[in-house]
Amino acid sequence: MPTLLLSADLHLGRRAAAAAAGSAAGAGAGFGPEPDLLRASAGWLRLARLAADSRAGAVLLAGDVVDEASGFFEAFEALAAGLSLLRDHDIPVVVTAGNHDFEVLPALLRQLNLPNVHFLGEGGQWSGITLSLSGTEIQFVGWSFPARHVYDDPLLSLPADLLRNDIPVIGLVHGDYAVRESSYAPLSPARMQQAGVTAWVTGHIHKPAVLQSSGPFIAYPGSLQALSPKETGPHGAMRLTLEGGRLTHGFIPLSAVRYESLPVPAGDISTETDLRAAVQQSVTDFCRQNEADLGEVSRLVADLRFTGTHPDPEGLQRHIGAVAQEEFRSGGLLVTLRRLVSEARPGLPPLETLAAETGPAGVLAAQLLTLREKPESPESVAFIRRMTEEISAVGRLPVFAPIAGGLPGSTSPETITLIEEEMLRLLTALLRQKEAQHG
Ligand SMILES: [Mn+2]
Repeated sequence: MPTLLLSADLHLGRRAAAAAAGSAAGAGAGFGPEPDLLRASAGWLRLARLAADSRAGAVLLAGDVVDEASGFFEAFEALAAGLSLLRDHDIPVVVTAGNHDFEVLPALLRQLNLPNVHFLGEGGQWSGITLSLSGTEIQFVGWSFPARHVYDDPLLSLPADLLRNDIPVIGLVHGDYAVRESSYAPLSPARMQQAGVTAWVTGHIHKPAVLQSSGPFIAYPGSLQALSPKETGPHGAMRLTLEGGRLTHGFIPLSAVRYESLPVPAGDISTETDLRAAVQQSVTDFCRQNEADLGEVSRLVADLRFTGTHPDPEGLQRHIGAVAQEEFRSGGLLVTLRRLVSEARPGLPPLETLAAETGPAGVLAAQLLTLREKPESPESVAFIRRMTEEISAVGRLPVFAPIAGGLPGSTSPETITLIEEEMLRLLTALLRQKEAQHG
């Protein structure tokens, strides 16, 4: 029962981006003493070592293995090291090219000229090879990008007589799954389902996804190493095991860097130290919740969103400015705070304070306080009845007739919540007006 390791979108030659675009820290100074870890090539070497150590049946790479022709030298060095390690362990590698490496990948592989490496589909012509992996025969078929742009579904040119029907067939193709019109090889799910292939390994989309787990298996392994702040979540390779007629699959986190957007409750932050403590807590919570898929991650590049309400949004903004771009270590990770954004809304002063004031805001606050603390009191009951009557009257207007049936019942908890929310909204508006009048 051979286990195959699936990967795509390695983009050898690229390096994971860290801090905010254009910032001095992002230029490299902020990266500390471990820059090589963040290179795409480091991820590839981790995959090759894993394949060797775990005695994988084969390694499959579905395109965009190399970032661009400018990555030639770095890719050559990394591919030479990784592929020859796999050769030394008798592990075959099946490769196709994507829109980024349609030109450079075949040239590199020709130059490396390794017997365990099988490049399929050169020039947009489907080709196949049958390999015997620990006693199991598997046919691999593949298609490679012939140019930067391809507008037709590559499966339209898949020759029916290429595929064997007596052994499992695994297809490699780089393209845009379920996108009807694309300049990057649109892939029709129906054609992939009906092709007679046991499993499809695709590339192009950097977010790992199992599109269907059987009939056939179709997956984007995703970029091996997360490469930009847009690539949140776990990144790595996939594992596909063939046992008799059954397929099982799994995900192996191999990326050294993890990008995330984390929420931080803003409510209790009144000093810079509070803010750092809240950030630390949010990072710790994230690590605890994601322990299982952190894998090789040693860098966390975090965007932080300060959420909820805050009594002094401007003060909060000042504290955020002071902490932006800081780096710290937490639980074995080096954490970079990339972008900090306040989404906090201005909070209300305590209702008790407001209720003591005269004027409409005071009356409203007192009423809301009574409603919350004594919902059963005759005063509250009368108030709820009056509000429901008003709402029902509105509901009876012809214009609301189509949705009138959806209005909550008179004293249901939903009605009370609705009334409370409306009162809070009104109170906030009243206080803003008052502020504006006072200049
Ligand atoms: Mn691509």
